[in-house]
Amino acid sequence: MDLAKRSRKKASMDGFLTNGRSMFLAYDQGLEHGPSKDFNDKNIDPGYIMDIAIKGRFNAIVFQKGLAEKYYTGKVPLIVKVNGKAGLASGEPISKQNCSVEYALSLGAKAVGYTIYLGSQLEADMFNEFGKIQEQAHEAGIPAIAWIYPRGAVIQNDTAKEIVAYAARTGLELGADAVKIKYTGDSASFSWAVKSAGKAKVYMSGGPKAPTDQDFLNQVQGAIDAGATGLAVGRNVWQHPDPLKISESLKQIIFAKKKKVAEAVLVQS
Ligand code: FBP
Repeated sequence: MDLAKRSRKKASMDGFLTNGRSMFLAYDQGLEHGPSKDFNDKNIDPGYIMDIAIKGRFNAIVFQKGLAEKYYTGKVPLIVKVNGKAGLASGEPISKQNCSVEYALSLGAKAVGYTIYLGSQLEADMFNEFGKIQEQAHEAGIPAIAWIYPRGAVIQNDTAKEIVAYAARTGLELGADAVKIKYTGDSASFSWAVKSAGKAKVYMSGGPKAPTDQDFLNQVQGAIDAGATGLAVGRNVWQHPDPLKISESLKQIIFAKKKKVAEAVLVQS
C-alpha cells in the first residue's frame, strides 16, 4: 500500500457506550464449542438471540460472518468476529482469520473482533494477523476488539491475576481498542488487569453459565467495581430461562452506577 495514502481515522468505542459503559451479546459458541454442548431447542436459533439483543437493548451483538449475513436485522450495533476456531482439534490453540475487515464492513459491522490465545506456541501468528486487522479497521475508522484468552500447554491457570493482567496489557500494546478478558475471581485482582489495559476498554467475558444468578451478578459487580467498561456475555444470558430478566439485572449493575447485586436481583422477582 502507498504509505502516503494510508490514513488512520479515529477509531473509537464511543458508539458502543451508554454513559461510558456497555453490554455485548456474544453468539459464536456454535463454532467454538459445537451446537450440542451449549444449545437447546430455543437458543440454537440465531434469530432468537438477535431478538434478545434488540429487546434487551444490548450495545452490540457479536456474530461470525455467516450469522451476520443471514440473521442480522440491524437495530443493534454489529461486531463481526473475523476469526474463530472449532473445538474439535487438539494441540496448541490457534484461531485464524476467516473474514476480511472489508467484508465485515459490508455486513454492517461497527467493530471487528479477533481472538488471540496468549501463551500458545502459535501466538505469533495471531499477533501478526491481529496487527494487520487492527490497521485495516483503523483505516476504515472502526475499532478492533481483542478477545485475549491465555491458553496452551504453558498456561496453568487462565484466570490468575498476573495472567489476566498480561492478557489485558497485550491487547493495549497490540493496538486493541477494547479487550475482552476473563474474570480473575475478585474485584481487587481484576483491577490490576484494568490498570494494565490502560486506555483500552475492558470487557469481562461471561464464561459458562454460573450456578445462580447471584453468583454471576456478583462477578459482574466485581468487574465493574474494578473499573471495567462492561460485559461481553453469551451463555449466562441466552441459556437463562428468562434472558430478558437477567439482562435487566445486568443493566442495573452495569449502567445504574449505585445499584448493587441485591437490588439488581430484585428486578427479577
Ligand atoms: P460466553 O459469555 O458464553 O463465555 O461467551 C464469551 C465468549 O468469548 C464467546 O465469544 C466465545 O465463543 C466463548 O466465550 C469462548 O469460550 P472458551 O473460553 O470456551 O473458548
